Amino acid sequence: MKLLPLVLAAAFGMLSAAQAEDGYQLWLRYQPLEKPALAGYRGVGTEVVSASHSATAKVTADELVRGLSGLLAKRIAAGDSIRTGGAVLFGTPTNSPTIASLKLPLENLGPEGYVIRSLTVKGKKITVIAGNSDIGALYGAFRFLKVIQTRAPADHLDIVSAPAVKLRLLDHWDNLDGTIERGYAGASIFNWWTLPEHVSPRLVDYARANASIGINGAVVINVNASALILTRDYIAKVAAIADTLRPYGIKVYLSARFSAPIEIGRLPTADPLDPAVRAWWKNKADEIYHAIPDFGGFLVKANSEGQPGPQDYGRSHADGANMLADALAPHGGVVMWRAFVYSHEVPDDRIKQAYSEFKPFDGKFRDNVIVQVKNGPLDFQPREPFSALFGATPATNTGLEVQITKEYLGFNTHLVYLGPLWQEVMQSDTYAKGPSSTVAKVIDGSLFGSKLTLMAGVSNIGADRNWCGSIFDQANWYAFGRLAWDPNASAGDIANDWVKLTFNNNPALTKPVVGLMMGSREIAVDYMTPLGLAHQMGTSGHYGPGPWVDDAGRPDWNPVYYARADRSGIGFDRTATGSNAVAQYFPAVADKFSKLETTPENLLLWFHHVPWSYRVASGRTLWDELVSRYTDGEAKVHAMAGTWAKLKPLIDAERFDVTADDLTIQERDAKLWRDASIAYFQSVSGLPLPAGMKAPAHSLSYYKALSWPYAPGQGGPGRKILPPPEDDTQH
Ligand code: BDP
Repeated sequence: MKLLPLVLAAAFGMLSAAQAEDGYQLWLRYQPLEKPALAGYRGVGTEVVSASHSATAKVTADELVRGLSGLLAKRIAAGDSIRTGGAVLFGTPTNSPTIASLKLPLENLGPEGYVIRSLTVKGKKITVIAGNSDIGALYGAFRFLKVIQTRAPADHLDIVSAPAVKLRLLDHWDNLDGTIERGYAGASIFNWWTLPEHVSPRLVDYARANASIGINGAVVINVNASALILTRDYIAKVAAIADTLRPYGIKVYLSARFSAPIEIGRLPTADPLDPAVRAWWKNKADEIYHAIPDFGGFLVKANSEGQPGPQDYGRSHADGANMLADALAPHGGVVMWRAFVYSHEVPDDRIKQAYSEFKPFDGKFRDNVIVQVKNGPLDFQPREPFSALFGATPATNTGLEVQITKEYLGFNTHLVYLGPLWQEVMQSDTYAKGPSSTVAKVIDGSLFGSKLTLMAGVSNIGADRNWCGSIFDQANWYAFGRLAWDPNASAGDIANDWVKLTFNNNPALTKPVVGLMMGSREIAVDYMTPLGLAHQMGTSGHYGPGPWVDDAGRPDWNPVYYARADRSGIGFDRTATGSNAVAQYFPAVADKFSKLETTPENLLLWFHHVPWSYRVASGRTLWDELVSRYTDGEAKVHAMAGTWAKLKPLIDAERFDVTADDLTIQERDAKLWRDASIAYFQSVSGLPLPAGMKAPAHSLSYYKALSWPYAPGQGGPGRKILPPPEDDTQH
């Protein structure tokens, strides 16, 4: 990242016109501190010292020099011994005798943890950043910079931190042609065409950003994978990426197409029990490790949505995963086998499938296999209950997959901070071993003692200048890393840090912006899918409303399948009288979700088919409540835009304006969601709108005729294009 001119801001947040704020720098802006704050950091000194000469130590020194010279607006020198009073010393007990002599509490921190201490050594004031490896020290360096970026005191530091989850990965759904499935921030940052000769310098900034939040791996291609990535030429390209990311502690992983032995290996089968197939994968793994000695492993989407898999040969998920695991094991690689499966035979309830297919295989997977489970049983909806697989497979490494890119949450133009969604999942109690068996404890391995733990996030990164398609979507990348490091972290604290790092430290700004962020997810739920509704988006693109859609390729792709609205009521009966999906949860949870009265209102229609006349907590009928939720959602987006407008004097023009425009789009869409949903559900319920509620602006047929054929992220052309609807504005 290029250093910006060191111009001191005259006041909080007042940036000089010379400082372009296009979002490229993310949360690593290192703007000079305000004069009064500077005084607090005199003790930090002017030297960055390390005795290590590894590539990681070099980038750590570079980052500290870049960060400190930016923040403190003075010259910072890098060297290998402490010359003056006031230095930042980083390293490990192995490469630094000074650090070894300090006997810091590093024993239980593993290879990636760190200690930061303010100390006086031989009369000199130093800040020590120590890890058991250079990577630990790199993480500590970013944390130390954050202390200053957020204006926290730095004189008496005593910070100890280590990640709770071992693999903290971004899953890129990037295709070899440069498009990104469900990507809303432009083309892929991986330019396969010019690799390996040219590696975009942007990948260094990508690595810095990831390392700053503890992300330690990247799956660089889509789960709907092309087998080509496993050919010699592409492996060389992947190796060039791996070389670039390595100093930052980031390993590269690949999605592996199960039928690759047929497609590129010219074998007649991909049967996982066939010796030739097994040998092919073993050789392939050897070839990859030859080029990339620290290759992470494979991510696999098998027998799901038309992808090939072991079931094509009458074999099980365990047979498939274990074959790949055996090929990778000699090199220390892992297999992340996705539980997002649903077969061609449409079952009675699609959300039951992952559990039904994986629970029977508990204990049958190799030690280097992790079953990667989406947070909810359906598909990254604005709200779902946690997946019943969490806690159900104590003898299987179970990882969590969340979606950072907002496929079902308004893409990059709706301001929706996902921290609260993920925190809600993490803090959900599975009751697997009695109360307090949270999903977080499954993910960090503490509940069942699993050693191999994983949190993966489907990336929202693209080649847009601001990386994520909007400034606020950067917060979701940031929050993902922070929660993967500490699944019990608070979404509010993370938002607060992000706002300070991204904008500035002025409480007149941070408070309202954090407020906006923290409320935003619930607001999106209200205007899209309130009260436990799910999958009401138009087919394919998943952008606008489509609650009426009933003609998609298979029943369980249709919104009507999920809402089950009729004259008598709405919602999916998943109790014993319906699909009985509740039975997949542990009894305490199943009991709660089985009864209307104990089901949390925000999941009501997920679990129950409820009469329109049912009285909810507010005292309203369900119908009136549904209409008010949609209406509230729309009104609150309007209020968000109002809050943002008032912040104009506190934010640079560039980032203020683009966000204001996005909020205008979100207001338009929230109105559309509200009106279209009410128009449709009213046509089903036949009930009048509650007193005082505005009627939808258009007729139902108008909304039904809307389509978004060119909505981004659909990976390729060929969508059905409908003519635009006639304008039939009713008021
Ligand atoms: C769905 C997406 C689809 C993905 C699939 C998956 O619509 O593009 O391929 O998930 O996770 O959410 O495999």
